[in-house]
Formats: sequence, structure tokens, C-alpha cells
Amino acid sequence: MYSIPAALAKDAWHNPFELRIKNRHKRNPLYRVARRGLRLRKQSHTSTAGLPRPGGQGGFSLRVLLVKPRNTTAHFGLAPFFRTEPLGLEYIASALAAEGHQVRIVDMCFERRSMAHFIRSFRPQLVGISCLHILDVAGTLAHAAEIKAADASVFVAAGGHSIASYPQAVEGARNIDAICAGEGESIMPALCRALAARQPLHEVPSLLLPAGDGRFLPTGAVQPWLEMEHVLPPDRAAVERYRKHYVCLNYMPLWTMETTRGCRHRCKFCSVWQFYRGTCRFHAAQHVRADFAAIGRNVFIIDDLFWADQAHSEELAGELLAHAERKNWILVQSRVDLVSKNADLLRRWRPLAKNFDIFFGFESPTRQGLNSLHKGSDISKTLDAVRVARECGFGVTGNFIVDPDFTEEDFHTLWDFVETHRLFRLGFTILTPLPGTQFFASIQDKIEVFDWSQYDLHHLLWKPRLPVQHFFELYCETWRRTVLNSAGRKKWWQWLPQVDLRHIGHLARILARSQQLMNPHAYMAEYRVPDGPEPVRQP
Ligand code: B12
Ligand code: SF4
Repeated sequence: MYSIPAALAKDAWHNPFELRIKNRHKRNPLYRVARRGLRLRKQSHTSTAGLPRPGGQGGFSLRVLLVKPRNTTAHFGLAPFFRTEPLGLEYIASALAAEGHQVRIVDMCFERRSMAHFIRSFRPQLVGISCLHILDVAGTLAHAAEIKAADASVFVAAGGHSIASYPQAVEGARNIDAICAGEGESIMPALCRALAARQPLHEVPSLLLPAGDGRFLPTGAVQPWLEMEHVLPPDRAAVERYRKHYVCLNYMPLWTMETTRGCRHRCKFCSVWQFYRGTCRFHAAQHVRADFAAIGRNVFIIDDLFWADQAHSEELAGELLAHAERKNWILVQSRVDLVSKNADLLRRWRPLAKNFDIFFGFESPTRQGLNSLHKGSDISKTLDAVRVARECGFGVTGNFIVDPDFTEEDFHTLWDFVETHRLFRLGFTILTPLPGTQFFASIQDKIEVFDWSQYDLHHLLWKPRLPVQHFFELYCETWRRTVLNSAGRKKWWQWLPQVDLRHIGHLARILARSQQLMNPHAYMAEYRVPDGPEPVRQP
């Protein structure tokens, strides 16, 4: 059994207001309900505005700091040109504010001030760190240590896709008090109630708590998935001061939004369906419309499966079209099999933005390749989708997966495919087993690198079939066939009409930086698979 951490037991409530909370919680009706083991009901809503008094209405308002960790892996690849807002934290901020908590979000990717500064100035009782990518583990651990060094009584919770999928990544961490495995809009308010009410944390569903031996063990019960119509719109204001930094290649400033959560497909390399356990849920159309109206002109809709449900998409398009504003740019991510059969739906969406791009996971140019990745689609659908998207006036972008097992012939097949179908706005990633996936578990014995900073899909985690240097030469040659090659089919000046004059410097940096993707030496310098003889494998 897990009880309140020592840090919270005595000195946590170190100012007089908080001492009042400590005693007041017993008069709080929610506390009594909790004691009877009944399900807690929602506290009456109060705005965070004008809430200077810790304790707030109802006596259990906490100060909660939500942190997007700094990116420690941005030195390689195009990461600096894809910087988006911490949308998950904005949803959590709305849910917490609705329960009367005082919430602040800091995006440490763009903060000059230290974590200690925020701990001293805001004096949070609870800090929630978002560990979305496994790449964020180092930043998460570093911030947790900084928080505890500044004030050991602060409760540190870490949540988000990666850490929830693979809590083992932080095994042994002494500065994390709980891992939240699920949707923060329900888990964080429940954690706040428990902390304020000094309720034993093992009664809070979907937490993992330190077992004392370095492991984090689940509390047992699991929070059910949220009903999306009850999810409040994200708190955009909480990150507005960082807005100018948010960017997607040449589109800036950028807003992200969500209309759908989860995916029903089962691609081998993907962690989304495993996190959401194969579910796919939709935000209420009127909420999406309000959010769409509230955000700016460049929008990345981060849904993993846009147009997942035809009826819902029709309804949503109707809602958005009824709103006058059109965006400058929209990017969505979808599947070829959905797009190939939904030309009418695509035509309905197209007027919503001046420029509208679709990002596809093409994954492989061959049927065998798609099958081995459990893509559940086929090449004819890839070609149909490209045709339909182009005919409907969408920009086509996408990604292919390069398997470390590729032979030279596999690279040639890929090059021929992209050339034949004139697919040049592409990315290429190296097949990477994401921690927490069945694929990762099944291939553990083969993986030789467990340094999470190498899990950006641009590093080799075991020796490839081809000699390493040659593999990277061919991988780089693959990148050279894209529009990012400034010596290739699209010259740098041909980008200019697409870019706001103020952003030319930024574009120049993208092009300069992306040339690294075409340089085998850059990859070799990053290569960490331990030395040893090159594997001899039959082609
Ligand atoms: C947007 C996005 C990005 C953005 C960055 C987003 C950001 N703010 O940092 C960009 C485009 C830059 C990006 C880049 C990459 N991404 Co990405 N990305 C996503 C995507 C599509 C959506 C994330 C999102 O905003 N979801 C919406 C919000 C509402 O959900 P959420 O963040 O999960 O938050 C909820 C919960 O997780 C939880 N929660 C979150 N934080 C916290 C904190 C606490 C304390 C608590 C209690 C709860 C909690 O509550 C939230 C609300 O319900 C996901 C797919 C997915 N569905 O997760 C992939 C995903 C996270 N990305 C992935 C990958 C692989 C990458 C890249 C490596 C790909 C590449 N090579 O280009 C790079 C790495 C970037 C880098 N160097 O750090 C993988 C992650 C794999 C992994 N385990 O590491 C995912 C899962 C995609 C996939 N198909 O597998 N990505
Ligand atoms: S369709 Fe996309 S989101 Fe869904 S499982 Fe496949 S890769 Fe993941």
C-alpha cells in the first residue's frame, strides 16, 4: 500500500494558507464522500481568475504547474522546425481550472528562466510533467530533479503517452512521486483531490506509485476513457506567450488542435493504438468549431486518423463551414485507404483553408512491406489516395519506413516508386520499436541501444543488414530525392513564393539544417550500436 509521500506529510503545507487547507479538507464534503469510498463528483466550477488565495473555494484548490520538458535531442534532424504547443497540458489545464485549481503551463523548450524560478515564484504544490515522446525522458528526469532540489515538498507527477506506455523508462527515478497512465483531464483532478484530502494515493485509479525498489506499480483500478463531449476545450491562453515559437516548417505561428483521439488500426510500429487500446473517440462538433474559431491561421490537426468516421466528419465539416473564417494552412494526418474512398468528403473539407496538406503514412512501396508492418492496406490504395487527394486540391506529403534489414534492391524499389508516382514531399524514418509496444517487446533481444535519445526514428538501434556506412549512404540518397535537397529538384529560390518575407531567415535555416539529413557522416557520428563484427546475413 502506498500512502502520502513523506514530503507531503509534514512540511509540504509550508505557508499559513496551506495549513488551513490541511485542516479544512476534513470539512470538505468531497473528503467525506471519498472516505466512504464513493465516486467523487465534480466540484462546483470556479474561475482561476482572481484566485490569489491558496485554498480557493471549497478549500482544496491547489497550485499546479504543468511542464513541457525541454527538448534534449533537438540537435539532430528536423526537430527544431517542428515545434508545437503542449496540447495535452492545455486540456489538463482546463480540467483543473474547472475544479478551482490555479494552473500554469511552462514550456521549457522556450523558457530562459529556470525551473527553480517557477517553483519559487509560483510555489506549486503539484507539478505535472508531460513525457509525450520517449525522447522526453531525459528532460523529464532533469526537471523532476530541479523541482525537488528547489523544494522537496512539491509533489511531482509525470504523465503522457510515452511514460504511460513504458514506465520502465524511469525506473529508479527518485524524484518522481507518481506516474499517470492515461488521460490527464481525469487523472490530474483526481490526484489533486486525493492530495488535498490527504487520501491514500493507492485509491486513485490509473496511477503508478514508487514501490520502494525503484519500480513503479499500478494502483489497480483504471480510469475509464473520457466521454469526449464532456472534455472542455484546451486552455490556449496558458501558452499564448510561447506562440511565436510554435512552427511547422515554414508555417508560423502554429496552432495544433484535436478532433479525434485514438485509432482502431494495428500498425506494428505504432504506439497510438496500444496507448488508446484500439479505441477511437470524437470531440463534440460544436466544441471543435469553437476551438477552430479561437485559434489562428496555421493549423496542424494532430488526430492520428483524420476522416476516421464519415458521418462524424461530414457533420464537423458542416459546423466549420458555417463559420466564416478560413485558415491559411491546415495539415491533417490520414490513411490512404480512408482517403482513396472518400473523395466527396475531401471536397467538402477543402474550402476550409487556402493551403491544405495531407500527411500519409505510406510506409512501404510494396505489398509485402505493408503486410510486414501490419498496415492493413495495399499499394493500389496508396496510389488511389494520392490521385484523389491531388484531384481534390490537397498537398500530398508522407512518410516511408526504412527497415534496417533493407537490401540495396529495397532502396532501389523505394526510389523507383517515389519517382514513378512523383512523390517528393516525403520523410523517411528508420524502423524503430517504440518502448511499450508489442513490437518492442518482441524484438528486445535484437535491440542493442537503449539510450532513449536515439529513439527519434533517425538512428539505428541494431546493426543493419548492409554495412552501416553503406546503409546510411543509401538512406541519405533516399532523402536527396525529396524537395528538401537544395541541390536537387527544388532550388532554394523556388521556396520563396511560399514564404512570408519575414520568415526567409527561418527558411534558410531549415534548408541548411535539412542538408544534414543527406550527409552519411552526420549519421555515422551519431551511431551508437556497440562495436563488433558486421553481421553476416544472407540477403
Ligand atoms: C503532435 C505530435 C508531435 C509534435 C510535437 C508535440 C509536442 N507538443 O511536443 C511533433 C510533430 C513535433 C512530433 C514529433 C515527433 N513525434 Co510525435 N506525435 C504527436 C502526436 C500526433 C499527437 C500528440 C498530441 O498532441 N496529442 C493530443 C493530446 C491531447 O494528447 P497527449 O499529448 O497524449 O496528452 C494526453 C495524455 O497523454 C495525458 N498527458 C499528457 N501529458 C501529461 C502529463 C501529466 C502530468 C498527466 C497526468 C497526463 C498527461 O493527458 C493528455 C490529455 O488527455 C502523437 C500521437 C499521439 N496520439 O499521441 C505523436 C507521437 C507522440 N509522436 C511520436 C514520434 C515517434 C515522434 C517523432 C520521433 C517522429 C519523427 N521522427 O519525426 C518526433 C520526435 C520529436 C522530438 N524530437 O521530440 C510517437 C511517440 C513515440 C514514442 N513513444 O516516443 C507518437 C505516439 C506517434 C506514433 N504514431 O507512434 N510529434
Ligand atoms: S493508422 Fe496511424 S495511428 Fe493508426 S495504428 Fe496505424 S500508424 Fe498508428
